[in-house]
Amino acid sequence: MLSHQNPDGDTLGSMLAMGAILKKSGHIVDHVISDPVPVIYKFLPYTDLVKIPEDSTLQKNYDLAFSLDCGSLKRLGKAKDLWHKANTTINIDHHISNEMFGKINCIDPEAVSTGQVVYTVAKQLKIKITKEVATLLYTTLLTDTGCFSNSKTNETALSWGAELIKFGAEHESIYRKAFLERPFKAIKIFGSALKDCILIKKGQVMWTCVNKDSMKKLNATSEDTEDIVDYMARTKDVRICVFFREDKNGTKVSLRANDDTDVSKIASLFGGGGHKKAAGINMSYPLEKAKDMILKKIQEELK
Ligand SMILES: [Mn+2]
Repeated sequence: MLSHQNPDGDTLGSMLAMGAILKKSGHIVDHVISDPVPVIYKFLPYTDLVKIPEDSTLQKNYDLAFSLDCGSLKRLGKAKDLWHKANTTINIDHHISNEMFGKINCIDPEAVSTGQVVYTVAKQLKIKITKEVATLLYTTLLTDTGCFSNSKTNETALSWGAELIKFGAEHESIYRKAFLERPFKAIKIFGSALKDCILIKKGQVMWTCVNKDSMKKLNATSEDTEDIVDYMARTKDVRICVFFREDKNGTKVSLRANDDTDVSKIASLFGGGGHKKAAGINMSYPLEKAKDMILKKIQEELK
């Protein structure tokens, strides 16, 4: 079972659920991700089974490799080798842009999350949904609907959620653990970033940054700064939000659009990528230089 790099709740929940389902039908399963499981998801069942591609207990090659929630093979990161060495490959996803890189491709762009595709497979195999699997799949649903807030929150999403609750998923505790609870240092770094927010371009663009020193002082990691830009995007009348984080290789830039501006286009000009409303760039420039380049480009785009 393979997830994408920098795993989110959908890739993680769907791969662990698929693994549990296959184990129920007697298969031997390994789970591999090229990055560690984020701390906020450690409460999920079976995360202790996740291995890194370098793990010495992995087999040389497998009969089957599953890719969950990856639009392209590149997204598997270092786990790609295991994919190439498998006898058969199965690509399970819901991204409309999926590159169909599996021998078997099970892609449903209508599905709320990749977890919902896994749920359909489980139903077809007549496998009982345990409380653990319901918890994993409910996490995929919350992740991809932005906790029932984005445009994917439709009748299908809500009635599937109701079914998962019937199978034992606990909304309050999953929501709190994965989406609300943060370590103290994350709350502090959040505060420092928000207090420094600046509006430019007549209030249409908002930006802020966090430098290496303040990260170090709080002992904060990249994971602790992940949702700062989404919080910034709550600001009324702001069109684009930019968050800069200084790191050891340069500057990490996160972009969000509240209107029809395609921030993935801006990101791609600097070697980054993402979606229309949410994109990111890893720049090799120092913080000040990266800030100048990106903010200048955005202001040109809004002319
Ligand atoms: Mn997804």
